[in-house]
Amino acid sequence: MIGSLFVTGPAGTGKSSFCGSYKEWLISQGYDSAIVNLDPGSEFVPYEPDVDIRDIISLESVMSEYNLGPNGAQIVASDLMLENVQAIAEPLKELSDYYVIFDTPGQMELFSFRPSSPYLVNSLSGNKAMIAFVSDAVLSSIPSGYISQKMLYGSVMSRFYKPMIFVMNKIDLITEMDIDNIMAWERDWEILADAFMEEKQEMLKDYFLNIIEAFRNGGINSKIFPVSSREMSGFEDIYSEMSLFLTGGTDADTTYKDD
Ligand SMILES: Nc1nc2c(ncn2[C@@H]2O[C@H](COP(=O)(O)OP(=O)(O)OP(=O)(O)O)[C@@H](O)[C@H]2O)c(=O)[nH]1
Ligand SMILES: [Mg+2]
Repeated sequence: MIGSLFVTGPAGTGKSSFCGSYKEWLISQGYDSAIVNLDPGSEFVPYEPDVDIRDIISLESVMSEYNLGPNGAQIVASDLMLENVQAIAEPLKELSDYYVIFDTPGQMELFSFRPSSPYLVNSLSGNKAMIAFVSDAVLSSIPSGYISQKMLYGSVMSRFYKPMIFVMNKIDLITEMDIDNIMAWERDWEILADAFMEEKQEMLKDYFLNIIEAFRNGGINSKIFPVSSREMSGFEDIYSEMSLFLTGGTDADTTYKDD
């Protein structure tokens, strides 16, 4: 593969839709692209997977073999992915000129917080892997929602040590002004702190202001990529970021950029 993008984020933010639309966009631009579905629990995915973990690990079999309910089985299935890494990797050997997009489980903790996942990412893609954290634009359009997404982003960052991008999906559901506000919050922590004060979260004010300060001191900046998977917009910038990273540019490692 040329490079890969592992797509994670909270439930329902549009990870699978993003995977499907980004693949479609890449192909429309003349780039070969494939999707690997790494969500053994998905009943439906809005794309045709090129490699599907459901063909390798069956949640029903895990439930009966280990005598588990659906949640316990999802955890075991996530860890079993590492044991089955050869079966996932084998068909990818054919795809040397492809961009490979990995869709991950709906409940992000099954991928982002399992100890096996960083090994899985390294085994499948090594130093060609980037992580996309997909957030919901509607949630991110109020300061406290935005900060909570950033905290999750920071948690994922601390698990993988890979270049990461913050994808703000579903921008078709918010206004241009909302998008401008979010970009301003990311650019300037003072604006975010002011916006947060206006949100009248009096009880949590000190808590959030300290978090903002911690982000600033820790240099946890994230380049935001506003997209609409529904309207297929915003993908050029993601592709540019991937290219920059894969060709040795430093800007892809936006996570650790200073102010
Ligand atoms: N308006 C709008 N809706 C979207 C967009 N992307 C996804 N959706 C909708 O959001 C819902 C969830 O989409 P999925 O792609 O299944 O999200 P997911 O994060 O993969 O969900 P889980 O894997 O179940 O956590 C669906 O109803 C999608 O149609 C978008 O860009 N705009
Ligand atoms: Mg999904």
